[in-house]
Amino acid sequence: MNAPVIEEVTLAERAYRIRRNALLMGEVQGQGYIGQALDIADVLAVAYFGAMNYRPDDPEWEGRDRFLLSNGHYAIALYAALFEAGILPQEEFETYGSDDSRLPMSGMASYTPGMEMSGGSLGQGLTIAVGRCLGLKRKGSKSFVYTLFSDGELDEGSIWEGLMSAAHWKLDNLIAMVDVNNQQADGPSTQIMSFEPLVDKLEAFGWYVQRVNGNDIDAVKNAFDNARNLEDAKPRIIVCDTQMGRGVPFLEQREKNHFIRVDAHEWQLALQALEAGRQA
Ligand SMILES: Cc1ncc(C[n+]2csc(CCOP(=O)(O)OP(=O)(O)O)c2C)c(N)n1
Ligand SMILES: [Mg+2]
Repeated sequence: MNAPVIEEVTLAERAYRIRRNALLMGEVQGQGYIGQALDIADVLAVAYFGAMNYRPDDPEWEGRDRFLLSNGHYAIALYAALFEAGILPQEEFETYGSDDSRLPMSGMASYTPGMEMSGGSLGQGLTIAVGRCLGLKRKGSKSFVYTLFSDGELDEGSIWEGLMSAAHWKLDNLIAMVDVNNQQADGPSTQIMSFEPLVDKLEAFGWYVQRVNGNDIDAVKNAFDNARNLEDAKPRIIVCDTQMGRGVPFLEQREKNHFIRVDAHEWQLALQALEAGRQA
């Protein structure tokens, strides 16, 4: 008897499909946080297809790794990954951002399977993750808590409280990611509030820190592997340098790309440009 053929899907292909899902949802509203979804797709591909344990048909399985999206406006990016992971059914693309949809523009835990926290008010995810990590440890759980936040959130004092307390409690079940796309609502992040040298600061706070090109999928995979396998009793953080609009050249070059409107005819062009850069 022949062995069953199991489809091997590369992480690069996962990232491509996550970007495509985000564009298809974006088209429903004609606008949104598209640049961010394109910049963080490689990181989400590795998180969901190269790192985390979860059961697509049982999103609340107690043994799952948790993914806390702190930057709630990145919900479109996370939905795109949840579709690819089979946690959300594909037919819901069309409902993105509409009344009564399970896919609001900002992440809402009570609406969406796989959305572990509600977002919108920035700077909250890391401290919520600290609480989740403490709770899981008390229960003797081996699950990890992953949390993604953005470089604009480094402006928030609560992030630095989270950084300090996670190290104090030696949370080796915490893997944070910060998306350094050097962009926030009012301009380039480093001009709004300087945070460099970021690696030195995070190390001084007691974290195991890696900094990678967040659009280099092999580098991201390697960083996640290191973060999971480290034996030190420290929280882990991956600083991900990313490019807004990644994968769609005319969106990569767009200025003021925090929240973009894309003209009706441009969605097809965006999908074609993405397809042209698809890797085997
Ligand atoms: C506590 C809080 N302050 C301000 C805002 C308004 N706000 C929404 S998105 C955003 C920019 C945050 O920076 P970042 O996530 O790095 O921006 P992006 O990379 O998505 O452009 C701001 C200030 C908010 N949602 N919550
Ligand atoms: Mg940013």
